[in-house]
Amino acid sequence: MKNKLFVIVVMLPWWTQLACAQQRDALDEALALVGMRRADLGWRPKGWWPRFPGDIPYKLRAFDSLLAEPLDSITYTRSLAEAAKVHLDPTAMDDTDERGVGHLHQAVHRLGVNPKFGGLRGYAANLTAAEMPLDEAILTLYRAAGRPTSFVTFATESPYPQLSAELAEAVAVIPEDARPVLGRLVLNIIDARRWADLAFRNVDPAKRAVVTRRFNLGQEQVDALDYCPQVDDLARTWDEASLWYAGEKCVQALDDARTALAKLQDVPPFAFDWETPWGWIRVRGSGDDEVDGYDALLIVDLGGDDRYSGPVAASNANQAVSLLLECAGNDRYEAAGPTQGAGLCGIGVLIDAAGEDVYRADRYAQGVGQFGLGVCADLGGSDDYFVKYSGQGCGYFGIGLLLDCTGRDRYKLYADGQGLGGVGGVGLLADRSGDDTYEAVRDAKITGRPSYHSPDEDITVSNAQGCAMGRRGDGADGHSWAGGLGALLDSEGNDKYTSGNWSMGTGYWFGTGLLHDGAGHDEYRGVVWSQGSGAHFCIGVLVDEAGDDRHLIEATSNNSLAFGHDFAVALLVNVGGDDTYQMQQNGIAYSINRSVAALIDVGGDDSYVGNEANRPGMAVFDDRFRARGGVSDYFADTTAVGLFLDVGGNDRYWTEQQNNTHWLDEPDSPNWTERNFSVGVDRDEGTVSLRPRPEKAPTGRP
Ligand SMILES: [Ca+2]
Ligand SMILES: [Ca+2]
Ligand SMILES: [Ca+2]
Ligand SMILES: [Ca+2]
Repeated sequence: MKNKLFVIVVMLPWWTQLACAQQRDALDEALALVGMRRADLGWRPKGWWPRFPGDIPYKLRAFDSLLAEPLDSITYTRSLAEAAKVHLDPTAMDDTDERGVGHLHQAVHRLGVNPKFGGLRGYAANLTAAEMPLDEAILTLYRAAGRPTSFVTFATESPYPQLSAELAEAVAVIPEDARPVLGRLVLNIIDARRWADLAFRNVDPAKRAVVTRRFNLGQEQVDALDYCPQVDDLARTWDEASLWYAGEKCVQALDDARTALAKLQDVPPFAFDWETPWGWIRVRGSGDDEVDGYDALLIVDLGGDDRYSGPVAASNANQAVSLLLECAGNDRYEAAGPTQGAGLCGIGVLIDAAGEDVYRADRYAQGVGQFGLGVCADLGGSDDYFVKYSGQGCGYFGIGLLLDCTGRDRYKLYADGQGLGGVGGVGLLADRSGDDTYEAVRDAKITGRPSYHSPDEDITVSNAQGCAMGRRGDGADGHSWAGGLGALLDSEGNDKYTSGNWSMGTGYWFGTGLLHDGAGHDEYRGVVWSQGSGAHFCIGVLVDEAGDDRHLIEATSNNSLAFGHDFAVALLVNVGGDDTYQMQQNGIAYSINRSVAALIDVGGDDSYVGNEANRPGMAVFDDRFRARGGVSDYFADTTAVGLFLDVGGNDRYWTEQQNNTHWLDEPDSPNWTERNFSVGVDRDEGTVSLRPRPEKAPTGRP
């Protein structure tokens, strides 16, 4: 080994390579038109600024640096997308590295745990258990729970219960080859459960019980409607490291069981049910089974088309760990919720390895975390998901992941999900392949969530599809909680995205909302606050890497397509293809109240269709930008830009703007002196680096 030479080949995207070969790239040149450099983008808020919102707890680690270097949010988006592409590759899901870490574990780590908490780095789940007969493993669980396995009184063993003998008889229905695999899984769950319990060792159980039954955080956050003090108390007393460690153990343990059980042949129909001190263990065979998830620690099904009801793979204050492994078949999951990968004050993990599956729930389902880890991982088949509220990748102080590897999938939601990073949480939906449909139901008469941004049209507050929402408490009770990371990552296929308001790479209140689409001809349909937008100290990014795409903002549309309001980073990047951008009112690189709003389209013949509201690339002036010594110093101290950049192609505009020209503010505009810049550039050729400061890279030459 030591004599080998290692050659490291760094693969850069084509536009980066081209950028290296030239001195100036199109973005540098566009910024230079108004005397800006990349380093002028973004903000590092000063603590002395009067009335700038400070003391915002629960910001995720990435937030401040992304706000300071907005272009890094594109790199961050791409790095998450790459992790999803690599670790949800359906051809690699059975592989593990030398430490036994599988791709599903890596996906959960890279997409969920790591953005939330940096103490773990995904090296290993450290599962040390060997295979053991299932009945012995369950007896070990009794001992771990502090319960006896034999019962002696008056120096005599009681004639009942005969735990050991009864268990030995009960497990006999399970195929012999499956039992040691399941025994190992139980031992690993014992290990994980210990860490999950440690996570809450300092938490008042009564407060944990309150938080685990609080199902309105999606509705409550945003404008701060119904303060739950137990949330603050829990956030200050739990031990996150222990919980995420437990969560990674659960994912790897369940995935190990999946690959081991996949080797079984000729599995008969059967049913095994045993109530342990930590809840039911239910194992089913190849029959078409009906299973209820009530108080279930572990459900394993080895085949057949099955139906699940109740809280499957759903944890709560009394059930720290709840896992479901579905090995094969076309299955139907239906429950009110929490269910189907719901981690509330604990860990809920569902793995469905194959089949065309249907998921139905009212709330808190299909990958949702609230002070916990909720994972719904569907590894095969075309699936149909529907949840009304809070699911399909939704996190409140927790991590909620919906991970789907293959098929033409349908995702439907009323509100709060499909990649919602709620208060202090990570919510992420990653779909690896296939032509998919994402719908956040627009009609507020159906969803019961009318948006005050569309008062006349019954448009829903969707909070979906790569959206981040904080709790803006400055107008209410002062408990201002930062939004988290909400992301929707779709690697391949021709996809359709539909929503009401607040969607598709949109942030709010110290949150980061990201949508990344890696390939295909895609259609994005939103209304207000959609597709690279944000309001009030946040980050919203949409990156589409390829294909002929349609970015359509419908109804009385506004505040979308790279629209930033009040220290928002609002970026829409579309690479390649002949694209259409359409909206009615303000948008298409539009900055108000000190924002960095940029729409960058590289390549292709594009159409920009709007009304007379604004030209593409515009920053609106406000008198507060020049008012110092008062409440708006933070406006006066900062720099903002509305930047439109289209490189290549023959492009059409709705205004007087022309292909291969550029446009800026009028010479007498007050914007110039207050560093509030409007930039519009259409150029026929060039390359674009989307890194913060490539021009400052050391050359390595003296
Ligand atoms: Ca079955
Ligand atoms: Ca299935
Ligand atoms: Ca699927
Ligand atoms: Ca696509």
